[in-house]
Amino acid sequence: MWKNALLRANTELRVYSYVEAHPKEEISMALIWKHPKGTLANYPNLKCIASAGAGVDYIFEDETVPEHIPITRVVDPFLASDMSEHVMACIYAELKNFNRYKVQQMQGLWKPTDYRRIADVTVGILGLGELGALTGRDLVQNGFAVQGWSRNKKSMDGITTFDGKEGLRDFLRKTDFLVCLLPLTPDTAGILNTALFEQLPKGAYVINVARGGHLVDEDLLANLDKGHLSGACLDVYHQEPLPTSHPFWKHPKIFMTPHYASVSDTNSVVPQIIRNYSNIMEGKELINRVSRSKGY
Ligand code: NDP
Ligand code: OXD
Repeated sequence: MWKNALLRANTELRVYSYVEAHPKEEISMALIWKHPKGTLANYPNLKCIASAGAGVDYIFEDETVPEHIPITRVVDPFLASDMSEHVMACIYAELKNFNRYKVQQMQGLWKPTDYRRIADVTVGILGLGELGALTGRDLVQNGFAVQGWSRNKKSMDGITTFDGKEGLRDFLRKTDFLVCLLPLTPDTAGILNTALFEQLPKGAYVINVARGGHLVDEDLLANLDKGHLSGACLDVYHQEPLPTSHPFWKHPKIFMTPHYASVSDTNSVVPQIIRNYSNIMEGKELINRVSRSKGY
């Protein structure tokens, strides 16, 4: 798919799929997604590792990836708007009790339940980067009260912003819908845990569309089962596909999607890959470069 899209955009490129025989010394750029660990180690002329998605945690998890090679990631308007639409769908479904009604439908149960309005809730977004910022703006346009949390201080029209460890407590205090759109790094791993959930108002709803590693699964289950959290919408998991024995599958308060909230659109993304290839060839700065020190 990526190979064809790259060649459609530039017929002069020499592109090899990883599974084809290829001369390793000829490769100057690797476009990857969840590669088997160790496979990037023996390319003597590699000058850029391009993630085919926004996240790069899987690259940092591979200790054999040479440290001197720059890493880039996808920044794309469709990736951001698809995520925003997914998050909004999760919030509307919960406001209108769709998740509860689906369970009741399977039981043949007719049980009208009070719904909430947009004006009744505040959405809090962890991570105000490419995806979190657009999601926040779209929610504001739809009339939601929105708060956002990031590492560095930010000012964004219509969004109440918080930053750093000190800002997190105040951010959580008023968040009824918590959306995780953080990158997975040593600082953010396991952030969705009981200590954090307990700072949310009773009945808060959790949406994790970032990475499974952000969530402590047992803590989510415990807080759903004791009623502190009202439900969760999950797109990402520690292990994907999620093993069928995992308790999330059958939990009535968990709505699952299979890591498909937002997917790189090859035709939209290919131009930035080709631009970076030209940048390498011309010795120019790469676009969408990841900071190795920050891990995102
Ligand atoms: P960005 O790098 O653009 O934004 C990351 C945001 O998180 C920034 O606002 C950053 O703060 C904030 N952040 C990072 N570390 C911390 C921290 N320790 N404390 C507080 N804030 C922090 O990422 P994207 O928006 O492009 O993507 C976010 C993630 O979404 C990806 O890493 C990926 O895991 C996930 N994703 C999931 C998809 C899916 O289908 N489920 C699809 C695409 C992406 P600051 O701005 O101050 O640096
Ligand atoms: C991404 C993803 O990081 O799809 O782009 O998860």
